Parts: sequence; C-alpha cells; structure tokens
Amino acid sequence: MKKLCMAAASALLLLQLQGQAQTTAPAKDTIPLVHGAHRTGNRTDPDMARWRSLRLGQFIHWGLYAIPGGEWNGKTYNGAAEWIRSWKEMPQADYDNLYKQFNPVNYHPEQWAQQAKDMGAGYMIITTKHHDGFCLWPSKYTRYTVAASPWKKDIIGPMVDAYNKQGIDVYLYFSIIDWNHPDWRTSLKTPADSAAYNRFKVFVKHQLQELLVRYPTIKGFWFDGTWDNSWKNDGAFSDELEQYLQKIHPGLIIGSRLRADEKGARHFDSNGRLMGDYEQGWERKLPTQFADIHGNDWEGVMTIPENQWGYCAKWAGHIKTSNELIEMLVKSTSLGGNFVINFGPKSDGTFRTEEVQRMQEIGQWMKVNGTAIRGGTYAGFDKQDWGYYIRKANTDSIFMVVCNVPVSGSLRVKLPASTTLTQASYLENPGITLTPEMIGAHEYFLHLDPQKNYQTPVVILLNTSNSTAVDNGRFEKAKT
Ligand code: 2OX
Repeated sequence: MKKLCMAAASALLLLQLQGQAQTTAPAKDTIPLVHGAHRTGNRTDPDMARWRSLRLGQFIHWGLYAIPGGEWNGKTYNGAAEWIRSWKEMPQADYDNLYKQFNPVNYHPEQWAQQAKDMGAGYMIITTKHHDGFCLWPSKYTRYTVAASPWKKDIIGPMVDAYNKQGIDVYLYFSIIDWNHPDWRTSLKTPADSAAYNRFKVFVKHQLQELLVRYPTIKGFWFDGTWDNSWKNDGAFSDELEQYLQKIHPGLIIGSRLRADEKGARHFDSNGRLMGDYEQGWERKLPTQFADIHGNDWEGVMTIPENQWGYCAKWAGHIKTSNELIEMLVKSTSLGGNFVINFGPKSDGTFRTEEVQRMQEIGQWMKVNGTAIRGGTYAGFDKQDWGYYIRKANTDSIFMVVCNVPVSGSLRVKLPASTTLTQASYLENPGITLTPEMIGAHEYFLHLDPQKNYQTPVVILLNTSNSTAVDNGRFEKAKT
C-alpha cells in the first residue's frame, strides 16, 4: 500500500514538473458517443504549449454598441451595454441603423497593440462579430459590415497586423447568436425554422472560412452564444465545424464553448469529458482550487466592472482595481490557467482613462514580475494564506506571489515532504536574499522587512530541490 502511494505520488510529481497536470477522465465512458470528446488530456503540440505559457490576455469588445454606450434617449440601460439592442427602451430599428454612425476616426491599432504589449499581454481576443451581427471585417456574406459604415475600411486586418508586430497572438471572437441574420433562430419549432437554421449554419461556416483565409496568422477562435437549443441540439454540426476549421488551419485553438455532443451536453460531453482545447466556461468567475479544473487547460475572462463588456459610459457598482486584477491573474496562473482582461473601447477608437490606467499599472507590475506569470503553472504545493505559489513549468523554481502580507511580516513556507528549500530571494532584486528560518521539517519562515509597505504583490523566488531526506526527528510533534 505504502509503495503504491509512493508510486502514485512520484507519478503525480512528475506530471506537475512537466507542467501538465493529470486529467481525471472517468474510469470508463458509459455512454457511446460519436460527437463527444476526441482526446483525453490536454493538447501537447507547440501551438497549445505557447497558448498555455502566455497566461495574460487582452479581450476587446468593440462594435456598434459602443455608440450608445449603455444609454438611449437620456435613459440608462442596467444590463450589459453590448446587449442594449434587447432593451425595451431601444427601438431595434434605431440600433440597426447605428452602423451609419460607425466612424472611429481615432482608431490607431498600433497604439492599441503597444498598450497591450506594455500591459504584458501575450495574446488578444477581438470581437469580429457580436450578437448584433455587425461584422468588423468586410464580409462578403452579409451587407451588415464595416464596409457599409462611414469608416468603410476593415477593422480586423490592421489590428491583427499591429498586434502580431508586437509579438501578440490574435484570437477571433465570433458569436453564433446573430440578431441581424433572418435565418438565425434560438429554437426550431417548424420545418421552416429548420430550413432557415440550416442556411444559417452554412453562413456561419462561410464566414469562419473567410476569416481564416483573410487572417491566416490568427491562433484560434473564441466562440460565444452557443447555448440556444438550435445550436446545442446539433452536436454533429459543431463537431464537424470544429474539425473542418482545424483541418484548414492546423494548430487552431478552439475552447469548449463551441461544442455540444449529440445529446446536447455542452463543454463536457455526456461522459464528463472536456470537448475542445481548453475549458472555456470561466466567465467573470475563477476556480478556487486546483481540484476544480480536473487537470484541464482553462481560461478565465474578466470584466473590470461587474458585467460590462462593450463600452458603457456610466460604470456602476464595484470597479476592480489593478491590484485585484493582478491577484486574479496570479491566482489563475497558480491554478494552471490563462487570465484575460476585457476592455471596451469608445466608438471613436479611444480607451477610457480607467482602462488605460489599469493597463499601465498591470504593465508596471508585469515588467518586474512577468517572469513569474509567463510559463508559470500550478506548483503542487499546499496554498498558504499570504498568496499563491507558481512553478516555472518544468523546473524546480517556485515563485511566491505575496498578496497578503501578515502583520508579523513572517511568511510560512510549507513544502512537500520531498522538497528542500535551497535559496530565497526577491524577484525584483535577486541580490537580496532572504534567510529561511526552519520551523519544522520542510517548513520555514521567511521574514519580510516589517518597515516596508508593499503597494503591489511582492514576488519571492524559491530555489528548491527534490530530496529524499526524511524527517530527522528534530521537530517533535505534539502528543495529543
Ligand atoms: C447571460 C445571460 C443570459 C443570456 C446571455 C448571457 N450572456 C451573454 N452573458 N454573457 C454574454 C456574452 N459573453 C461575454 C463574453 C460577452 O460577450 C457577453 O455579451
């Protein structure tokens, strides 16, 4: 039994060191499926390894909804600004004519890309088409595009080029919900509905193929609006579409939101196995512990205010600070996932000051500490109250990201029994080492300067080594 445990523990450790946690697939599939998951465990190819290493992403919601910005006729919409077309106070005809005002004269994609780079983003996701159906590229399959606006020009192409020039990978957001298309349906009640939706699916496939041909450097699609019965009751189509896209663009990354299986199960198939390349259900929420993500690659997307994606002139409620966002990024990295922060530019192509400030503040932190984020993953250590452990994937380097400095200044470092601490230093200033005080077998205190008032999370680099040394009995346990 003991031997078995040891074997299991070392197998687990090996997987952690490889930066790829074990996927807990069910022991056996009980439901036969043709359109379920096609892979067990995470993708291991270089494209996916790159996605996994980038960790911080920038989401951009930009479209016609930026023009009203959550307000119409002097009234304020309480919902998400990009949903204003569905508000009773907003006449749909008025919304559907907004494209005649789309003219972002201050749109400078090079500046967008520069500020994303300065924030430390490794990838970005842009809304090519949100639920309203308006296309930011001149699609030849509909007239409802930028080509019909006063701006006339493609928005997406120059954006892809500008971000790529900064070394930032681009992903295209694409909504399956399309309020503009006459054949789009939420459910199929009549043969006419079915015929219409079949035409709509062909339209979707054409648009996606068009995007891949126009923007061949993109790394993936970010699908949304796939929860309606019309879509989820055709698992075969989502499966075949995914395979079609990945065939014409090898390496393409597609999250779990696209897919349903033939029984209508979404994200996870009816046997509980993840479909797509990573778990895409973490929207405005994050897992709390490693067990929550079952070893799967995952990504969390987060708004700065409570629930606003597109530009909303009047932000209400709690607005996340850069320190809160940094902590979420750190937490996501520590749980082996990516963290994507959303921005909603104004209709003229500029960003509101609150967003610019957060990009800059996160960037200042990333400039010093980004090496703990990029290539970081789950450490395999018990979480401690001061913050989060992050392992540099495939190494013995562990970062302690201290988000909560205790009033004592003493940080408890509790390592697994197989691990020994060899050195501790500040990431910001590697010349300054911290002398660990041993307080137990594989357990230490690191004492921070009690005078120092940290304004942002401080990162400590631990060099560790695997050791088979056993407890020498120096630290006696209490008899109870
Ligand atoms: C929520 C409740 C009911 C119906 C739809 C939603 N919904 C849609 N929530 N979020 C969305 C879209 N996904 C985000 C990534 C944004 O694009 C948002 O508009």
